Amino acid sequence: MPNTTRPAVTVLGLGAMGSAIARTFLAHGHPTTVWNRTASKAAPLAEAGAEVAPTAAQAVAASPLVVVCLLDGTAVDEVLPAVESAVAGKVVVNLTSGSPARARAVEQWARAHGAEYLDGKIMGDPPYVGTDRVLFPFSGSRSAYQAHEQTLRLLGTVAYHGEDAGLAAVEFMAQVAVSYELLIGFLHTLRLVRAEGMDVADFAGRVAGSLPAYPALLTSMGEAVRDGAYAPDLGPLTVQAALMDDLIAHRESVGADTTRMREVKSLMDRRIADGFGGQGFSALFEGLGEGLGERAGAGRAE
Ligand code: FVH
Repeated sequence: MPNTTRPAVTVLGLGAMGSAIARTFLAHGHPTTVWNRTASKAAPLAEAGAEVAPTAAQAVAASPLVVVCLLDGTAVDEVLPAVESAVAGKVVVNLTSGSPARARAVEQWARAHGAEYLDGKIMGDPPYVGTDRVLFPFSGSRSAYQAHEQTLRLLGTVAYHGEDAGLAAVEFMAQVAVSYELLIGFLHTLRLVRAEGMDVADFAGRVAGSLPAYPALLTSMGEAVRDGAYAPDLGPLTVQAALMDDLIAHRESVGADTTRMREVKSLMDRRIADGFGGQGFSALFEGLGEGLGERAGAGRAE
């Protein structure tokens, strides 16, 4: 039975993720209206107590908070024109995956039609929606976030990244990129370990055991980059650089990839040549992406 003291919510899109989201709102007593392009997918939600709207525009009209969770930006572009007449005065929360540029474009669309906009990204799997195992970065209208934070918290662990609607997508893409960059390096290293006849699973276990050192290191590296003040983390570059030729030669001797190690060596050599050999690993940031544009306020805490 919906609890009428809780704000009504509409969910557009009942794929695996949209359905999990709608179920979570229902489970917490929010009157929930749903719409899906393929109407049959709404039947289980109707059984769980949702109102099923025959059109997307009618679904939007039913609630002050409208959550959009479709396959991709193309699907969003197809659905939004159909709800233009109904969105004025609503808060649209778009959880569909996509780029920062797309998020900013949808925000423009929402503003142009009198709605407030929050962009959100989903980091986790549908079965865990409603638990703290799913992370939801949000960005866009601060007042909309504050007004609906309590409802959005029901979905998982939430974080607000600022008024620029693109920042949730930036957070999502950067988090995914960190994983891929770390893990491909890890896999290359497993090649080396196996080539030397060591048990890769045992080695992986020992690496996992060293992870508790990383939170403090990553946090201090972020601060060093933000402040441009590079203490000798991992030791002075002059000392670290002395190891690089051996690391590269060892990799070459077993046929393991040396691309990233050569990049590290070249960055260290340049930084030392520029007179900063006493700084630490974080200082290599200064040699990366020279000429990259930066958005206003980049690097500063929200
Ligand atoms: N599922 C997951 O594990 C990941 C976790 C991380 C975040 N993603 C993103 O969440 C968005 C939705 O993903 P999903 O898992 O719900 O995806 P599907 O189950 O494939 O459902 C897709 C829904 O989108 C509707 N749809 C597709 N194209 C259109 C269109 N042109 N017009 C209207 N609706 C459209 C589709 O409708 P139908 O095919 O049932 O008619 C589904 O409702 C996504 O951005 C993930 O990257 C999930």
